[in-house]
Amino acid sequence: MTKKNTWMIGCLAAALAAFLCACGPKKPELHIYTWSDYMKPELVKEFEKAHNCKVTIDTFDSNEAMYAKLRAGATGYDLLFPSSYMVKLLFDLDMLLPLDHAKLPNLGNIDPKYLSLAFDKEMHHSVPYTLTITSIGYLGSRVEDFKPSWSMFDRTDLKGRITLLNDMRETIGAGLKSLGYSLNSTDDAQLEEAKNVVLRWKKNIAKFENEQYKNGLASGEFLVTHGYSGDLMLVKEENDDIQIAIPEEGSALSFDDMCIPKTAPNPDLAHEFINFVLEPRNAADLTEFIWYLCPNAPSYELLSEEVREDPILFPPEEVVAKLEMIGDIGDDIAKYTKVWDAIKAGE
Ligand code: N2P
Repeated sequence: MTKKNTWMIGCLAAALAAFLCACGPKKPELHIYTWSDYMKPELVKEFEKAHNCKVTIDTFDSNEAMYAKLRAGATGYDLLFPSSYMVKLLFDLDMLLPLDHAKLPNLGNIDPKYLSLAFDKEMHHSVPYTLTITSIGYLGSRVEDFKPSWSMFDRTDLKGRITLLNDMRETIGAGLKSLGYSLNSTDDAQLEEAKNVVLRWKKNIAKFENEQYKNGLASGEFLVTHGYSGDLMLVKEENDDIQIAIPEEGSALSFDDMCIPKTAPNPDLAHEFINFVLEPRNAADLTEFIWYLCPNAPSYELLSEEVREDPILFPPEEVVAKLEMIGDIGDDIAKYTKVWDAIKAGE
């Protein structure tokens, strides 16, 4: 071998050694698909450190958007956070992995009071993450004669300064509730009536909106918004004129659950993450950060007194009695899709 060749081989070996050192073995990755403003970044960092992994979070703004993406073939996700009725749909389509309870020693922390309301009471393929009470947010000093009622969406003096959720089950459900019907109704005549209510509201609102309403309410662009409880509480931190009310005709209660798709590249790490969220300290941290109650019984005593007394996070029994779980309506979901399409297309 010539001197030049020996020198070149030496250089190549050194470059290869440097490359291997810099990259090291690839870190395991956890891909989460969830709602926005739904995780505490510090907790994610803690998890990454403890498991020497990288967590990537993608967000959706409605169950239907998440579903459409998965059905279109998105397969890289390890952990999903849909609402229970959507979990049921994914389960029925055989898209979810049964959970391995041996890897989830913290499962017993789930509050039995809320677990009794869940669809998947055995936590066979999903674990409750949070509880949402769909509410009305409004600016206390700017809205005269506020009434905790769906009729606020008919107030023509607020025309153009109101938003409704861009969420089929929630908004048709609100129309049904305003008429005194179940928000899970599958009765054609009732759905027709609800459609007409929402079409009437549509004339009065600025838009159907699931994300921007938060900042819009905080900035005063919107005066009354249909919203998810925690999102409204989150923006209340920015503007304490924001008030939150639960309509007296009744409203929706829903769980968002953690579940693992069958196509998950890293189901073990997904189990680790679920178990991490179920640590009482982490669940309490999440409740106080995202403002949705994590139904984790031993976490409650770790919450501040103010949070424990909050009527939206811990609603009194008479309020809970007026709430209705967004249920699984099986194939009748097609009726809602049809009504929703008509609402979106209608004047
Ligand atoms: C989080 C919205 C989740 C609530 N930003 C819907 N269940």
